[in-house]
Amino acid sequence: MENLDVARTLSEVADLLEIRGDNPFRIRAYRNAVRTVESLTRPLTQMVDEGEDLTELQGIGKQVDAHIRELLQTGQLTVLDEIVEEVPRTLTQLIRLEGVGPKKAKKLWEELGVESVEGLEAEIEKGTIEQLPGFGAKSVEKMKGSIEEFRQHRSRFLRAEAEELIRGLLEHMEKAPHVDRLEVAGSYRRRKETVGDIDLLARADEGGAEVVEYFIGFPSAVRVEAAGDTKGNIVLPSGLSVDLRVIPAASYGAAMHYFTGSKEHNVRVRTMAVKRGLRVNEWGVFRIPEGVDPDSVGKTDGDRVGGTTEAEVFASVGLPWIPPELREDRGEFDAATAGGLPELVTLDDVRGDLHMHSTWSDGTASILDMAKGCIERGYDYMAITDHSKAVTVANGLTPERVRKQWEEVEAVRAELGDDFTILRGQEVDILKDGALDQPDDVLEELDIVVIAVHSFMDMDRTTMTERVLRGMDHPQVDILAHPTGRLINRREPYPIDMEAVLDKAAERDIAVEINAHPRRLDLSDRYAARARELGVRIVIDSDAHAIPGLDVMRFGIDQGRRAGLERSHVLNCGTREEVTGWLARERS
Ligand code: DGT
Ligand code: CA
Ligand code: CA
Repeated sequence: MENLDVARTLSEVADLLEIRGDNPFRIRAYRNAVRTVESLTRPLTQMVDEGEDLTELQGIGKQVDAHIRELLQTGQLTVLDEIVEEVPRTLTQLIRLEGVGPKKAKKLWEELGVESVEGLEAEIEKGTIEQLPGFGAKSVEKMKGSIEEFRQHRSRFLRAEAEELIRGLLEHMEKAPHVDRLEVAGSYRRRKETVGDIDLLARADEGGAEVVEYFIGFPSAVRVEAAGDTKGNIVLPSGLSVDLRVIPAASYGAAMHYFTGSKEHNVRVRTMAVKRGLRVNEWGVFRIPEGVDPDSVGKTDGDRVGGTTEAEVFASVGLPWIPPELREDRGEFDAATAGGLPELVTLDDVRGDLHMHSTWSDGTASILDMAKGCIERGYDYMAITDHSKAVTVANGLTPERVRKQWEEVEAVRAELGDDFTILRGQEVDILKDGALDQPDDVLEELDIVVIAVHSFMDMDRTTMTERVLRGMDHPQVDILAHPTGRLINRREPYPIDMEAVLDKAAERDIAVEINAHPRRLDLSDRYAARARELGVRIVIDSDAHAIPGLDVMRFGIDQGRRAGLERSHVLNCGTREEVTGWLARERS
């Protein structure tokens, strides 16, 4: 079991206890443990093997320690089995729905016998929900909407999560017989924000069946769905499904291309090939003799003209190698034929991070520690951007506290010297009416002003758009953070006219953010591409609330690459001078 599997199981226990109406302290203990396990940098299996005392970790007591050990050893958890005797496990689906907390889930279950999303849907149909005290027609409408979202999302994993969930499997496969190369293809390689499953390719010229045998023998697999001479499929404890294909070296490039996708991209490549009398498939590129119907011959018939490398596949249709992030049939073919594939931004290009929190609001590290974290990551500058006072749950800063914070910034600057720049920033709330949550004198004195929506997200599209546009009209604004407010698989974007927002950003030279947090990745790849087309400056920020949080930057970079961004499009790939120069820009 990976750490994330352990965290998910403990979180399920907490959810079920909460639905049951258990002791809040007990519930909190599980939630704290989840947070700790999620933030560990080493695998629990290794820590336990090395005899470490887990109870020394914050939030892990004797009982949770025992649970973790049981999970790691057996893949089971007795306490969970016991709770499930009493509370249906499927009830945890309900609390993922908007407007249904543990209390409401309990009520639906006890009063109407609802145990799952399907059950809830049936009751909505019957019109019984509205009769329950505490559930109005409006909340039923909300539920309906979020049931649909639930359907769309439930089978997809954040790529960042998937990365963790397959770590142990990849280690296992490193030792597979006959295999001299191992790579993940599919949406994972295209760096999509979520993945439906994992497509693993192993290069081996012989012993395919043995490779598959070894693969399905992965100890943590909970199910084997397929096992053949060249193909296998297993399901991991998280429910993540993994396809394996064993490929001979001569076909490896063709298979990488085929299984990387996307389907839409592949279709275009195959069509281009047909026009040249070629056939491209997962086995290679083949010349079909004139007068022969390609559908009448076998997949590897005809003269092989390539397929060992991906570059050969692309070259066969007259294209340069196209980075996987761009393979969505969203303009990459036109760009490639015109010789204009972008030189995509990389993590090494990043020189600073302009959105992060400290203990002054809801972060867990001091300004000094965050600065040191940035320096360790090779950055030249950062902005500290704690919340403003409207975000009370995050201990947002009043004007008085902002000024106090500046004293600390001054002290940290003095301590760290001139090689590193700390900008005095703030993530200022865009209030319900579009006003900003700090007085003008504070906004004027800040080095950098990041604005964002954190409340009243259920406005209609027109009102929300007007609100954000009004916020952007304030003369001090530099960055619009997480512009759509979405949380992937949890909360849809609020309705907003992004075209109008991006136009405004272009007009006022405001940078729009790709928030790099794997749950946000907001802007999406499509909106970020649109921003690029409109000439809007883009900033890629971690929004870190702790030092390790700075490392999510790479997911933001991946998103930027999918949007076709080059270094020059990204504000925080600029030098300190460029950024401070831009911050001092003249605006009407
Ligand atoms: P996912 O798993 O939903 O996140 O998305 P993908 O892109 O990884 O899709 P998946 O796992 O179904 O298939 C992996 C790749 O294999 C896909 O991107 C393209 C290729 N592929 C699979 N099935 C087909 C097909 O029927 N036609 C074509 N042209 N390509 C296919
Ligand atoms: Ca896939
Ligand atoms: Ca697949």
